[in-house]
Amino acid sequence: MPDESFKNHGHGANIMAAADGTSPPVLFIVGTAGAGKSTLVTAFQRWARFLDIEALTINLDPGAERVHYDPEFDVRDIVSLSDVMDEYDLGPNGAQILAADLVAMQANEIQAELEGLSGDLMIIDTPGQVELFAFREASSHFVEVLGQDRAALIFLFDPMLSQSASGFVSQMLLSNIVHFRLGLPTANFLSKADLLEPEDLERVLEWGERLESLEAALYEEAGGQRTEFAIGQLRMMQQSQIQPGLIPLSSEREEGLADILSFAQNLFGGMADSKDGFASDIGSEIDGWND
Ligand SMILES: Nc1nc2c(ncn2[C@@H]2O[C@H](COP(=O)(O)OP(=O)(O)O)[C@@H](O)[C@H]2O)c(=O)[nH]1
Ligand SMILES: [Mg+2]
Repeated sequence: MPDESFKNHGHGANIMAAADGTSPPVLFIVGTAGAGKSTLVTAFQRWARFLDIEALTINLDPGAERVHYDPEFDVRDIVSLSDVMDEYDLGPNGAQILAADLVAMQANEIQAELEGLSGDLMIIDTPGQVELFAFREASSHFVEVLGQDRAALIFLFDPMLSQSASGFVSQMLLSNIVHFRLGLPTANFLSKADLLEPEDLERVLEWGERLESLEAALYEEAGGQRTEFAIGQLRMMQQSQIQPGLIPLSSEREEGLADILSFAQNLFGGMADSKDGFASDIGSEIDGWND
């Protein structure tokens, strides 16, 4: 359950609603297959409802089997993976790729359908595999049309992959590639943090904060040329300040959801509410992480 102190402030609904009536800011949830994207969308929408914040959701994954949130738009209504397989005589992988393109080609129609929806924030679930979203030619157009200059990325790190230094660095690089490719502000979250033992969680978070500790772990694990390469890349990221650290998240325990909200508020406004205590509530939830 969400922290009781979040409830009943009565001003939640106005947090990010644009004064000029434009559509709400958009967060695209991205990450490798199984990273927890769809579960996060479900958890965020449910959590936001308790706070009186209206989080609109969209499913862009034509291959989703089930959707547990309540989407304003579901791409499966316009593109069905099994129809694409039949019609174009494709296997599941080819069909996923074609379906992603077919969806992106309809970006303008989708945007027209969403026009006029009011809400505080729009959360977009993306296809299982990150490359289907980030690396198809049509996707930049898609992001432009749906995001309309008020969009950001939430990149989910897989907790199991993050346990090794090389797996961690690989995801850091992937996050930066997606950030570079789509050109949107990006926040990195460590998904399913509840699955990690406290000491493992602490170690992974430390890697996100202190490059030196990650370097040491990398040398220990891989050594040699591979490590030199990775460290070169990481230093470069640090210099250009694209490595924003890693925030723990658990959809299961509803932890870290407030950090997603404050990331959006910092980018798109709404922090004016802090004077009446909303932001300090969020702060206390963040502080409470290590309890
Ligand atoms: N323990 C735990 N499991 C989670 C969490 N989030 C997602 N999962 C599980 O991870 C699996 C993949 O999640 P899903 O949301 O479908 O991943 P997606 O492919 O990125 O959309 C599912 O079995 C989820 O139940 C979490 O916060 N904690
Ligand atoms: Mg999914």
